[in-house]
Amino acid sequence: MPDPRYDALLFERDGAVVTLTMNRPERRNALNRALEADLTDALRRVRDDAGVRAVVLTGAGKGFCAGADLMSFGGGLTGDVVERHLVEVYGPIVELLATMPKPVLAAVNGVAAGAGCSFALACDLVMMADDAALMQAFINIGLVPDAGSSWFLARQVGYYRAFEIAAEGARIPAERCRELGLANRVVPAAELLGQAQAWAQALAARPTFALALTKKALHTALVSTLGETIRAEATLQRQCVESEDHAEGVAAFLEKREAAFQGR
Ligand code: LHQ
Repeated sequence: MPDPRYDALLFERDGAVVTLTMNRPERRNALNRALEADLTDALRRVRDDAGVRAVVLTGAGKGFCAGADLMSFGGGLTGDVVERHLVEVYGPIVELLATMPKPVLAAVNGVAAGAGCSFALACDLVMMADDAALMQAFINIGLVPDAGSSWFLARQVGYYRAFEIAAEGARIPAERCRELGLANRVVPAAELLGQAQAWAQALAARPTFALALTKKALHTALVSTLGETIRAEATLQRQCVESEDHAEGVAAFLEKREAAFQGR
């Protein structure tokens, strides 16, 4: 059922899993003010709700997200406006996705282009429909990768391949994305949402607190030395070892039963 709070986003909850569907299908879910605001609000909501333990991000209709809405710019686009928008609007969305204290799974239907591609890459897991594609569309209109795309792309595939992808701006088909390490799984298009939600449900039953700290550990590792990472892991483990889910995991192991993690 549509959430009355949102004009351009569907917010659907099933137990501990929330599915956020960008909902401007006639524009391939291109980002206008309404979608940006809805997405920011919804991501803050799911971040702050401990009952939500996994999130699926997808798009309505034939595309995931076509990036910035090129029609809503009109004539009024200046460098100042764009720079501020990237820092104040797209940046927070990307950081909300990347730092969300629970797994976020992108279910990429159709094309994820420009900032839409950045949003997919900011998620923890990427599942793609077999007819979907990622596209660094920026260069096709004379722009550089933004909304974190340079960061994610260079780390994920290395400089040479990142440059090729960014310079060519072509659609990268799902199977090639999987080969490049830009997607975890490729599934038949008709099964995409069901499989993504099933995966999210399975993740939602895992120890959410430790998953949140696993994200922190891996993000730290990407920008740190081995020594710094070992120290960061120790600090995070100190928190995990005192968590309810750690106690439950150990008890379940010793009692030879399935653990019932509560996410705390
Ligand atoms: C669109 C869009 C779109 C509006 C399809 N806007 N209507 C940049 C600058 C400044 C500030 C901040 O940040 C950025 C960051 C960026 O994201 S730059 C990159 C912007 N995005 C693009 O350049 C992608 C442009 N779109 C495409 O290349 C294609 O439309 C894709 C590959 C996404 C989809 O192709 P198809 O599936 O073949 O669909 P289509 O092209 O036929 O589009 C369907 C409709 O959606 C069409 O409208 P129409 O009225 O003709 O049916 C398009 O005009 C509209 N649409 N993308 N970004």
